[in-house]
Amino acid sequence: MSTEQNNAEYGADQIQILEGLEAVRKRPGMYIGSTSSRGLHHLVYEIVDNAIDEALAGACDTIKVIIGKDDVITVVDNGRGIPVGINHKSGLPAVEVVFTILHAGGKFGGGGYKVSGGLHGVGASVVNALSTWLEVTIYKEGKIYRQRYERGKVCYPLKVIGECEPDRHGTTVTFKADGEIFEETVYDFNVLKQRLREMAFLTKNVKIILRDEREEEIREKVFHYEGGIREFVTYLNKGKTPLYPDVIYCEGMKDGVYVEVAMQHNDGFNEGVYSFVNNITTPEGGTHLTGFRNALTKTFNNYAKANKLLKDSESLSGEDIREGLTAIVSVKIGEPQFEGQTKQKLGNSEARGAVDNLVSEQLTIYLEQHPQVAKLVLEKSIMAQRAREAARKARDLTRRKSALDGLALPGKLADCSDKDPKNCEIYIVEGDSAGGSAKTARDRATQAILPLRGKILNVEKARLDKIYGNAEIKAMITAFGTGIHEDFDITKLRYDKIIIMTDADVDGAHISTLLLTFLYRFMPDLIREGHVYLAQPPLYKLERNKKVWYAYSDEQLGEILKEVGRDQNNKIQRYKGLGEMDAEQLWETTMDPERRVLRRVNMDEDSTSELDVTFTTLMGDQVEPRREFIEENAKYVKNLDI
Ligand code: TSJ
Repeated sequence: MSTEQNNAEYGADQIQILEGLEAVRKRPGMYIGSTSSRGLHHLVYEIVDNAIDEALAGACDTIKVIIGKDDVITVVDNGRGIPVGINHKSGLPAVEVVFTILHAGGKFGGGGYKVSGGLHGVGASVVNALSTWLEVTIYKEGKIYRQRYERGKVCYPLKVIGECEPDRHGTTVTFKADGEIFEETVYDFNVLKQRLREMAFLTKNVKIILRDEREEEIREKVFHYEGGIREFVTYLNKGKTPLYPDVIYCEGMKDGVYVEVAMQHNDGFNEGVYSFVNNITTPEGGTHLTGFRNALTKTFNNYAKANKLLKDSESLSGEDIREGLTAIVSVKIGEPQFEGQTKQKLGNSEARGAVDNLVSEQLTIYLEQHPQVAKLVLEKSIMAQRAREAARKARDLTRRKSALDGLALPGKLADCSDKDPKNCEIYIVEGDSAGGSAKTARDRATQAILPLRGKILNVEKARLDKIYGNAEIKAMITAFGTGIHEDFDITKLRYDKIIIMTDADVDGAHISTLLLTFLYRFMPDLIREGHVYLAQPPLYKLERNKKVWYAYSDEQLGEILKEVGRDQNNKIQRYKGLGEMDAEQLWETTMDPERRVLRRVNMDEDSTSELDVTFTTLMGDQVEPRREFIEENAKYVKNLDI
């Protein structure tokens, strides 16, 4: 082949590469899900996933993630270093292929380069395309290699920039997310912390270090779990009371699927089963989760019948057996197929059988050897079954009642007159007196008020029958119109915004958290789809020469004072509760859509397990973890978003 021809081919490849990465920049959402904060954080996970693959290959044990000044991310591993040899097909060094060719996969140079299965299985080239600049440094065989890219384009061919000790090896990637692409380029330490902790649990023996160097005061977290998902379960049950001391563990390989399951019941009522494929969360479950559930239901029922704890004619439902269950189901598959609208559901049918067989086999043996554990779980399940039966009756009753009385809205609800949900909002207000002011203050056409009296039930500590029997909860369910449980239908939601309005003090924060816990556990779609808000009443009122200002934070009060001057003409009032405001003030400061401040509640869907820990820690019965959580987070909590 002549040199000329070679160049011509190289040119054609280059054009293809640029077109590929241009496509990523044109439609970033197709490759990373979104260009919101969530997509931004995905860039980091995507790069870290590659280092995790190296750890899974047994070639790396430490991964460091640094958030640098100006939100530049650096990921360092001590693996073999991305191969630098020329890939025959493209004539480029393998590392350049990794960063510039979309969906790079297959075999390159000496070793194979496997594309890591991020949320959309996209790999490092997508991160490169969406970064203003990215640099990769490879330590390998005594040399240090480097290449730099800007918005995906190669700045210079891979070069040797120096020498290193012959036994040093590893890969370092540094990048700056592109502000032209992302709505937001500031990373949230806590969001990264949670997902990286999860990754460390899922990859035993890898040490992941997260370091934030943006502020004077450097923060660092180290995650290293020798027990892997067993420790994950212990962590999730922290702050709860385990029903038995063991974490039950099943592991093995079947039909090309590597299966790992860890589980332990606690004495609570929530199910916390989290599933993963190749270390990626599958919030919508899929075949692996179905396999696990089948195995669990079947094995416990078989055991119960064989040991005369249930009659042959009786059986326990899966839901009853999973009451209070915390479990991790983790599978590793060569070619995962993701299904569903958000591609978060595992489709591979071999995973169902693999998990089902493996768990059935190993759990059967475990229960035979630990009859005490079996008995405790079965007793709890039978109680759950009774409670569920009672709850169903209560629900059927309300269902029948609402069929008779039309909508049967709660008596305390002051509804709005507009019947188009798009225009409507409902304020959930603590206490009758604040509820009274809110009713006077509101815009009757579009704003409904539901006052709640007394302490809201803590749904973390109650069984279904009690929850459905609770008057305040019943009032919310009927007012929202969506139904609940298997009846839940978000299209029936009667208000576009559900606004929680409580006092700006500790009690108010507690009530907000109780309400959010209820919504998160029973109607998570309302939060997911952005319908839930927290109202923000002002903390201060400043009066000066008949003019009035409101401040929603101490900083804001400072700013106002700076503007108007600090002297004895100022009259400053510190609001302790909504009750101190008259209706007009409440309208002006907290309810008028033109002037109010609302905070939308959102949740980090990339680590839902962590969200459960937060709620348990805040609402569970053990004091010590709660105190730790508050101390650890007090400094950093800017708002109460969950
Ligand atoms: F995604 C990425 F490219 F940006 C990236 C890759 C980022 C980071 C932080 C690390 C890595 C990475 C890749 N670390 N280690 C590796 N290893 C390989 O690519 C590798 C090395 C040697 C061999 C071999 O067969 O000799 C094979 C592979 C896949």
